[in-house]
Amino acid sequence: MQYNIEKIKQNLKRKLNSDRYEHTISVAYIAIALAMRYDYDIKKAEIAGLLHDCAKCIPDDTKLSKCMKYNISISDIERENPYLLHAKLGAFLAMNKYRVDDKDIVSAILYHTTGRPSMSTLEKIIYIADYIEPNRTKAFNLSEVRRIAFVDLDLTMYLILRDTVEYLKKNPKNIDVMTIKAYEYYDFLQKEKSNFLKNEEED
Ligand code: DGI
Ligand code: FE
Ligand code: FE
Repeated sequence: MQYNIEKIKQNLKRKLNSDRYEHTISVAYIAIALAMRYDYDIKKAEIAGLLHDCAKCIPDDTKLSKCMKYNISISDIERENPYLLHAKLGAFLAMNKYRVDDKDIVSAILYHTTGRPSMSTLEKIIYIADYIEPNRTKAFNLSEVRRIAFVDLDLTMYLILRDTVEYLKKNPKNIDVMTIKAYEYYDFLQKEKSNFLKNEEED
């Protein structure tokens, strides 16, 4: 599919506040850089990066009403924390408003906030680009995560999910089950890898 990048950017500029627009452009560029590193389609990475937060600046009550209107399911945690819905609503808008018919791009938008077990390459690229883009300053271990992002995607997922779950534990009832499942999956994967390496050494 051919995408009109300039038109998408113009639309996002109207729909997002200026900080969110800057963040969006940065995520798209970091996603392109990661796609280059991991031999992934750079156009798909760019489109997913541009659209990942397309629903972010919709007011929370409108997010809830739009989800109801479009039959998008709302969990109890999403009802309590409606900002989480920008991922589901963003994936819906990518398909129906921006006419993205590529399932990889849509699911990268859908899972960009919580992650999920066994993520695709594009899902990991967008999740990671969102966390490490240069305007981000608040997360712990950012310089380490930024370096590892260009070394090992699965290890980076583990590091980000570990720190995110740690941060969210301040308010455990607001943690989405998908975030926990994603963390448990990447934690397990890291342990499997280190056990494998240990056994190799002993052989
Ligand atoms: O939209 P962005 O700010 O660019 O980034 P994002 O969509 O990854 O959202 C980041 C925020 O989402 C961050 O503060 C952590 C939070 N988050 C991630 N998983 C969960 C979560 N918040 C809640 N309440 N529950 C989760 O499971
Ligand atoms: Fe987001
Ligand atoms: Fe974002």
